[in-house]
Amino acid sequence: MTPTLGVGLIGYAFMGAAHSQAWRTAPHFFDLPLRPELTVLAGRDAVRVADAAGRLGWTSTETDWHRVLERDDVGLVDVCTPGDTHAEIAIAALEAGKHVLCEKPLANTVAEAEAMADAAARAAARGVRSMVGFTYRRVPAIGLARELVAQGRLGEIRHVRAQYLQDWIADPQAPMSWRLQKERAGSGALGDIGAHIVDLTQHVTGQRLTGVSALLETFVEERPLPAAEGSLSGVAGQGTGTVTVDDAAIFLGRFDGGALATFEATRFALGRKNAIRIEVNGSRGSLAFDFEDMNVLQFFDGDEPAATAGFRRILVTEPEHPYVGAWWPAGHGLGYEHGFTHQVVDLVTAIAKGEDPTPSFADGLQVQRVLDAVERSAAARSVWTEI
Ligand code: SOE
Repeated sequence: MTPTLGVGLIGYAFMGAAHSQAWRTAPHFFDLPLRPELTVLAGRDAVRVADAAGRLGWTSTETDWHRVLERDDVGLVDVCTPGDTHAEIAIAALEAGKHVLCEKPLANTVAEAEAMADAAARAAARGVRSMVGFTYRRVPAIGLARELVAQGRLGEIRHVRAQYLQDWIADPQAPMSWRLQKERAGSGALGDIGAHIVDLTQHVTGQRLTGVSALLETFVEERPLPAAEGSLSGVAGQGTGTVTVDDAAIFLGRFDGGALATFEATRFALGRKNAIRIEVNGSRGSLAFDFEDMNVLQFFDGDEPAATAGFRRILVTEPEHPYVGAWWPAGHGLGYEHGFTHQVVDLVTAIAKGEDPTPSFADGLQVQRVLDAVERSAAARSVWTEI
């Protein structure tokens, strides 16, 4: 009999739903050493949390997250709440001896992220594990990109070009939501989606950013208050609220291996829905990825004869590619939700092996320091800012 791992999920909006499907699906496709159980879903509104639990497959509900931490049938707490609650819930869960998966960005400030990384280190000494949800690391094409860099197929990395482009608030009538409030989200496009490309570029290159020079902009400062919540922003209602975060972030960066980098994170790129675009140029080759074509990795091998060299469009849908063998026959492709499932697989496997999973809270703290440097640089009007 495979031992079980009771999961308590806090939050049931967009990310809560994505994590729910991952906890449900992972044991059906992967041979896991621990079988996750969807034990309890927590949210403040009793009626809505009960409705969500029914839809998403959770066995019971709580309206106070503290209760989840007290339950003996919960071994892992999954934090899918807005950023202002991450530190309090995650630290309390680790202290209660529960493994923790926490959505990104790890926290709203460096101080909170430091406290979380400290709590994670103390917990790890007691065998309690933690992971931050930079889910896109688990897209097979990103896994292949990292392997190619690690194998030296790109040589020395010279350039990293990264964009995360969305358009869900390009319309000035798109209503307010917690993602547009600094006290709840920490920052705007920068932390919500810029954090992903900071993590991804560091993950793919195996290098770390050492400094940045940045611009932040808020294009629409007043928005309608929401009449009803939607999966991202909701439906406009009466009255207005003030946007207190950036709408877009652009920054230059330098990696510790010498590469120069540019980053752009915006939710105002009309027509771009979830375009995570990463291009890396090295001394021996280049690669390019776009999440809007997420089963593809473009690879240019500079060792090939010039007459026939060119970007190759690799369909990352073969059993040889990371995670793919557990799914459909070769060539059939994966989607957004599979990254969350792979995240569960890696987390549960690390817990069963008694190892610390990655990305760790320490990795989340390092990304938080990059975000903080971007904000300091932008405030100082693009002065080079050390991380
Ligand atoms: C909204 O911009 C968002 O839901 C992010 O918060 C997620 O991290 C990303 O995966 C999709 O877009």
